[in-house]
Amino acid sequence: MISKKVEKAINEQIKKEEYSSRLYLAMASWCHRNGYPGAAAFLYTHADEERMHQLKFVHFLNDRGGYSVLQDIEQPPFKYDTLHKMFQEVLKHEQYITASINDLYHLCTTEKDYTTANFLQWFITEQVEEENLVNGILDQMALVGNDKSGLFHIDKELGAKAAPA
Ligand code: OFO
Repeated sequence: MISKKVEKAINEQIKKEEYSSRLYLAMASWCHRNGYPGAAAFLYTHADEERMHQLKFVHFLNDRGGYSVLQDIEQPPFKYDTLHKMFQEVLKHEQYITASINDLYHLCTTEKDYTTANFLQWFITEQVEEENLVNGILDQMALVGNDKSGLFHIDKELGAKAAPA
């Protein structure tokens, strides 16, 4: 059985994962309409991955005798100046999620909930991968700056990185 404190914190995390999915879906939509089909494909699949993260938490909490309760979700931003600025927001968001997972892990250890702490290991590893991936994309964007052909190639590469739907 899961403690009320951990249950509440997981429900907060479920909300954050749901928001992540909506944020990346909104970004994908912006890319789709602004000439970046590769980035759009990448972010559409990323939105699906976040939904999968949300589901992982929902199932885990219910399986452990807690209750996953969905909450209100605010509207994500839908206007961006440049693709580069948009990906800077992706990094900021992933760093926020990493901090949130770390806080959750800390709570589990103070509550002596080692089962949930163990479950969170997957997310801790996942966050390292996600931050790395976005940092790599930002490095490439910094290299090409406003060069249109450079951006065209980055967009193509992002499309290739998008997992098949
Ligand atoms: Fe992007 O990893 Fe979940 O939120």
